[in-house]
Amino acid sequence: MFEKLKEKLGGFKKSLGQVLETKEKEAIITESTKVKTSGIEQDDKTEIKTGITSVGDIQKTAPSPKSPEKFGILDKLKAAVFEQEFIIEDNSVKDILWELEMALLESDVALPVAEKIVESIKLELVGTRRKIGSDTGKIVEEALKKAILKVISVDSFDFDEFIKKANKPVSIVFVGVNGTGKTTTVAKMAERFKSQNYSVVIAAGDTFRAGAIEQIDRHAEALGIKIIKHQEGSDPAAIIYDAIQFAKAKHKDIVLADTAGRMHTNINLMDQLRKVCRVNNPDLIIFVDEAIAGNDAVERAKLFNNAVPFNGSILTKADADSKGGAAISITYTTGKPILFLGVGQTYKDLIKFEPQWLISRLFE
Ligand SMILES: Nc1nc2c(ncn2[C@@H]2O[C@H](COP(=O)(O)OP(=O)(O)OP(=O)(O)O)[C@@H](O)[C@H]2O)c(=O)[nH]1
Ligand SMILES: [Mg+2]
Repeated sequence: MFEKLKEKLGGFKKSLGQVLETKEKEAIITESTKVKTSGIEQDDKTEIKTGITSVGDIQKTAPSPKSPEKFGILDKLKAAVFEQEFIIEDNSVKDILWELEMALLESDVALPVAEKIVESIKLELVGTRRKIGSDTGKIVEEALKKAILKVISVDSFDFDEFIKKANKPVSIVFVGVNGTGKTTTVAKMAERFKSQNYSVVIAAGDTFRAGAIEQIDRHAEALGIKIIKHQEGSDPAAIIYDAIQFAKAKHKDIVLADTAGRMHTNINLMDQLRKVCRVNNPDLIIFVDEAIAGNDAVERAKLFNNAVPFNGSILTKADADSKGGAAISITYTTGKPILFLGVGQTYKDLIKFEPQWLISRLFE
């Protein structure tokens, strides 16, 4: 899972680490040579006129905050010689950050997200002082982890806590484009809820695709779960309504509603989905897409979220996704958390998504 992305981040970590090490060595050599020869460059003459006439004075001068680009030789000299530190400058890391942005885009990370990651790393590193001899690989890894964590985290929403505290029955509608794994995910979620001792009802809300009712019926049977179904072509809003009424009457805890796959661009089908959600006002709407769709999944998520604002997403087929672009981008783009990842075709192949888990996975 996410091997290619992991490889690319590892490559970036190594290259930037090397750049920083080279700059560190240069800092010591260049600046100490300048002390010896007093060869202060033109740009820095103004600083000397302000009263600093000897190396001893440099130590006494209070450092004033400067923008990353404006480090004078005196700053660098002071850092390198007296404090055993070096300053990371914008031009030292520019090329390598550009390469990182390209690598992220190749991994299907959405453009604004790639830009955000690069920007965060730049803010984290450029203009900062680093102790000479410190572990550069670690510095880069920490900056990278922080930047990615920032884009994959959103206001905390604990799915299990929400379910525990919510009034029962809790109704959840699953939406998404064709073939992404909605029906399989409904079955996986049913199995997960069952193992947590919740009573579950499934609503066979895909009345559109031939064979869809039989498909979910088979899952319900295999899992021993009650299913509410009507015939093909009937109104999905009515089926989900019936399932909720049934759950209320029988004191069931959870209603899981499947819906037909639909293209985000199909106005009629998106209107139907709006109706399904308006009529039933579900407690949660979950957008299901496949991780392997990368940027396409992110674009579709935006349009689904506009039509039926959802609470979170589930990315399926993460087991087959080496790029990781959707997993990195979807939260930042929609503002909604990833709740679970589908990682295979059996009922147990569903894992709760935690941003920290992804970070450890990418840097293990
Ligand atoms: N490898 C892998 N395959 C998955 C995963 N989730 C679903 N699938 C497979 O993806 C295919 C489509 O799954 P469905 O659940 O039928 O997808 P759907 O979104 O309900 O499809 P429509 O109802 O036609 O829109 C099936 O062959 C599933 O076994 C997953 O996490 N990993
Ligand atoms: Mg389906």
